[in-house]
Amino acid sequence: MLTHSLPARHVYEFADAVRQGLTKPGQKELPSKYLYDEVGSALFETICVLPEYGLTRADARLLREHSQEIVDRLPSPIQVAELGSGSGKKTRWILEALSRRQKTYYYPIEISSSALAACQKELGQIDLVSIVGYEQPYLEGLRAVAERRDDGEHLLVLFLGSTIGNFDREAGEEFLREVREILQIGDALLLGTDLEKRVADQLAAYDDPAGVTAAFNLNLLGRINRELGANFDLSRFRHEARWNAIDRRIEMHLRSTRRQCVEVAAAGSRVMFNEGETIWTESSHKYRPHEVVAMAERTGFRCGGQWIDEEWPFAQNLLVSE
Ligand code: AVI
Repeated sequence: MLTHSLPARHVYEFADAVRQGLTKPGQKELPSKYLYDEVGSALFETICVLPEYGLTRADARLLREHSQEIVDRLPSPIQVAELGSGSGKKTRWILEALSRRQKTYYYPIEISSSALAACQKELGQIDLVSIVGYEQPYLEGLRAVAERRDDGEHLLVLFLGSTIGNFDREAGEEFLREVREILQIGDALLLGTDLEKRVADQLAAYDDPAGVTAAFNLNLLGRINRELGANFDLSRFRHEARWNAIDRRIEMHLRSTRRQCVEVAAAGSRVMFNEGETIWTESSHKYRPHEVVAMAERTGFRCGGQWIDEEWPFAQNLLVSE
């Protein structure tokens, strides 16, 4: 696979984010994108197969059952870009359906080179599909992909797995607007969104009894120890998942079980924690079907189809650029 990469990301960006997040007055927080180092990504892959976390299976089921119908609604010729491809497993159905009618380029856009490599391994053997990976942030990568297309060639952008739910609602909408600006009329965005469901089911999905999600959350502190020379004692923090009914999102927190002081060498910070104080590490917004349609219309798309899983409320939304 050909890969277009950017220079390695700098430690100081991470240190800066940690310093800002942990010294913020009021609620301490850390950006959820830092959950995904090698250990965090492996733990996330495990979360995806947990019985309590139905999201990934619903996403995959919808693609397996409806890829042909989705592809039949798209213009030709069309190439495929994916934002945050992960291992690429779910994308197989779309690529196979498309390759039945045309030669297809697939551009996975990922900041993780190991995920790009896994994606190549998973999808590299599909007939008539060529893979060109972009090791870049989503929008930069998408701009680069859009620039290389030929006249008259359309683009299908995949943003699966309800990753949009990890943005604040407003930021998610702004992100769709930015994607739309890069696209041309008739191009499409296939957007996966986890839907609201019973609160007990939502909570169990983010606080599984085997403790995988707890390990995923706590690993963020482990990563700060490893990469920024901090001295977090992970046994003094506890994973917590909360349902925020006003903002309709699951929030992950790490609760300090005692009063303690932590040093983060590379950030030049000493951080005090009160007993019971939390660090907010992730939000996972849940949607209503009509809300996604309205969001599409506000950001320059129309909804060209919506498929909802019957077992685990989750929607694939085909947004068409207008
Ligand atoms: C990647 N993202 C959509 C997952 C989610 O459900 O918000 C990340 C995750 N966090 C805890 N479990 C899974």
